[in-house]
Amino acid sequence: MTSSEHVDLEAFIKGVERRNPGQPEFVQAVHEVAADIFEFIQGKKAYHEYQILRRIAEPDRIISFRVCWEDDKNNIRVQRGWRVQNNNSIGPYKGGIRFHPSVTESVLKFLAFEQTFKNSLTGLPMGGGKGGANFNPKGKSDHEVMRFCQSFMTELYRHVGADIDVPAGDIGVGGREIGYMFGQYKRITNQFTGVLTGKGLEYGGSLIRTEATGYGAVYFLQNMLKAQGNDVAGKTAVISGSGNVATHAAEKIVQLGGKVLTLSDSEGFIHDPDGIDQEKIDWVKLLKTRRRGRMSEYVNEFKGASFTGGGARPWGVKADVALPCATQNELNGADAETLVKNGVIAVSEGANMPTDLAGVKVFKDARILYAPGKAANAGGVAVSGLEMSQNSGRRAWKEDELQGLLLDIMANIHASCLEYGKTGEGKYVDYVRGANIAGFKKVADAMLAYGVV
Ligand code: NDP
Ligand code: 2IT
Repeated sequence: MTSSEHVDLEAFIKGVERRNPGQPEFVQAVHEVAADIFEFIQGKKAYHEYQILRRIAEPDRIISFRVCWEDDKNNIRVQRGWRVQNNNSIGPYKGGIRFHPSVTESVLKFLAFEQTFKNSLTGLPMGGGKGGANFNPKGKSDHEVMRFCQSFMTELYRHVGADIDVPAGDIGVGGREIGYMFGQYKRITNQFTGVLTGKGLEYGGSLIRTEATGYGAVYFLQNMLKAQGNDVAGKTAVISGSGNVATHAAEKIVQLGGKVLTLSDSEGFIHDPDGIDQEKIDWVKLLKTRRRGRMSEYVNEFKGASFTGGGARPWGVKADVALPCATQNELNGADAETLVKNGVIAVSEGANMPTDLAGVKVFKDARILYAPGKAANAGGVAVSGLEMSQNSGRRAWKEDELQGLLLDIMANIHASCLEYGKTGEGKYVDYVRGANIAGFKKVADAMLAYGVV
């Protein structure tokens, strides 16, 4: 990069910081993308003149609203809900809903920004959005969760629609919550449409949507390893999280002949040197979805495993590959150094922005295979896109068709990353750059076609 490009980039980031005070996650996400895009658009005058990146980094709109609900003890509770509609240049806004006490406007803006690039990478016609609330589903009864979801949708319904904005699940939002929200949407509007994805199979959901994010992250890992003549079979894996993405990533690693050593939750991680096999994964799935339990309970059930508490993360456990599948900034520069020192050869991000900027630099400098979330975890939203197609066509595709499409989509995203991420340094591919540029280009070209709108 020349010094004048450097000045432009710095001025751009400073402007993003100035316009978005107190929003560190959003600034971080834009920062991570901007360096690659600035390099790519050098000499491409239209992208500058039409201020494309500046416009993608300014959401189309942000809707913020009050969500009141009544708990089981008849207390009136008040939460804040949002929907960030970032960009609909290539399709209706699309992206998950997160219920977690850590949700802020900054978090949802970063997620909606990332989603815009991710959805573009899938090759399907979907724009970028994200929503959520600072609601903590932990410890709430089913009826409390139901009342919250109904209240949330009572406001959200006027802003979404099958051709407008199609939410789905994310942290704290799974099949149960989607069911309650879809039921309320249908009740208010009297319409049965594909307004949400991740629905139950009985009412318009798609096969393999539940598995798609975790499976897709492992398919992406497999593509990276195969490009170097390597394979998942025989590899040890450290995985963080124990929710939808983590348990399905673990399942696919096991199916492909790898050995999973760790899983975690917000209280700490378990290390099982014997390997977390399918039976143990099934137990964790039930623990987290039905019993709403904690990972610390694992060691009472499976001897030989240990639990490390205090919110510890699993990155100190030596393994060949790592899959961060819990949340943003769960893997910092020091963690990345530990993984590299312990010989990790590949990292595939199931979560969104799990590695902080210092960690990304460590992985890039070490020249390991490093797939950012916007590429590696795109399988989930891709199958959401396929759910939208099935809903529009009023039909349900077979499991093997959907499995084939997911495999193809992940292979195509990998190929796009190779196309734009080649570095001229032997075999080294900068997957971050590849994903950023490939995701940007399609959205940018659509925006150019529309003029200044
Ligand atoms: P779940 O709610 O099913 O599981 C989340 C897991 O992460 C839980 O184990 C949870 O632990 C842990 N976790 C959440 N917040 C924190 C935190 N602040 N610190 C430590 N651990 C935490 O969510 P998903 O599996 O669906 O989502 C995981 C990640 O994957 C998120 O980054 C999400 O954005 C991303 N993602 C999800 C997709 C999907 O289809 N669901 C698609 C693409 C990306 P605990 O139980 O203690 O809260
Ligand atoms: O981050 C994500 O891609 C998701 N939470 C899934 C979004 C979706 O619309 O399926």
